[in-house]
Amino acid sequence: MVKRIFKAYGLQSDSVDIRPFGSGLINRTWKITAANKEYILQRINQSIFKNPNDIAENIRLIANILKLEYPQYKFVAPVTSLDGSEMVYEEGQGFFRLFPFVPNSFTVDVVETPEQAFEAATQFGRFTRLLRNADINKLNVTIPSFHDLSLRHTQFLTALENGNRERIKQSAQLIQTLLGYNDIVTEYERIKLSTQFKLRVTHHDTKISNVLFGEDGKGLCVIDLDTIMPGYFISDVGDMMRTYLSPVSEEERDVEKIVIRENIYHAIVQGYYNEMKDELTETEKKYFFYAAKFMIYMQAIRFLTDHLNDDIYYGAKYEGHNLVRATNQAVLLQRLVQKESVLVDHKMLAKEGLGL
Ligand code: GN1
Ligand code: MG
Repeated sequence: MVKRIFKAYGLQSDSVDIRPFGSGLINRTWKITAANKEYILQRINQSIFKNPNDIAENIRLIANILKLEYPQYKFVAPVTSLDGSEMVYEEGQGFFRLFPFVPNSFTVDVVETPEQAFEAATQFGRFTRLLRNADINKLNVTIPSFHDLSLRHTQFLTALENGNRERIKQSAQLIQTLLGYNDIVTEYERIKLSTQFKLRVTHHDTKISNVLFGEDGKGLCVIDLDTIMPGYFISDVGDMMRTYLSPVSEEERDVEKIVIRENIYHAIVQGYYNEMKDELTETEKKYFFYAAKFMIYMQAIRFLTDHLNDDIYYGAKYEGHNLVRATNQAVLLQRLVQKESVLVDHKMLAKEGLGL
């Protein structure tokens, strides 16, 4: 299979080394070494990205703007195949894409230092800032309503009606806890109606492994552009908070290990804010903490919804896997909320010009 794909790119494949890469839940990714060159090969999950061509068009649009306006920006464009397309279709397998592996770059799986969080937040903020003049109406929506919390909440309520009865019974306590955070949804509905919140070019998957770092430990650029769509800044800031604040990931079963690292919180705010301060409205500047609640809550109900729907979206490696993930995210949310007064240091924010 790999041989045929490589042929489509005009690459020699006599001695190809191929190994799984990264830990995404949706697309499959491999690192390829062929003829002394390194590549990243990715298969697009078409049950989720219904129209892979939408992604290719978005990447082309963004690449053109960046090349024209910011030629210095390191943009990792996909390798085009011999017939000039960004994707290769393999019967029965779907669409594949090939990226050059940026030499001397590395990715990080778990945020260990505030500097890493700061660098990542800088990169995601910069990406949105550099594309501030892009016409967002020209961007395809690759997953409709992806971060629409109202829809996620409705899907959760529907799962409570129609989902697996046994699982609903067993999860009663977690369901009650999560229903109790309804104000996060209400706030989101206000945001959608507000003229103070802008739709911008948003990454929508800001985990640390989507940032390329250079040898000096500084961020180089962001990668994985499949979910680039018009969105609110709370999506990107919130998913950084969700995935960087705690030293353990959503997979951790021992909830005692879930803690909120204050220095990481401040590093995210500072890195993103430095880049975006002239773009964000005064109202948006007050929503960094809300961003964390918004994304953690959304992920908690998405995992629980999937558990109640017999794991049809995320899949499960063991019985109750999505319940473990949902519980983990609910604990993360609870620990975050407990720390609100420490994290939202009003005096500090006023000094930084964060308008609170
Ligand atoms: C999925 O595949 P991955 O890990 O990049 C999901 C995200 C979730 C994440 C949770 C298209 O992302 O929204 O936050 O899992 N992506 C999609 O681990 O649903
Ligand atoms: Mg992704």
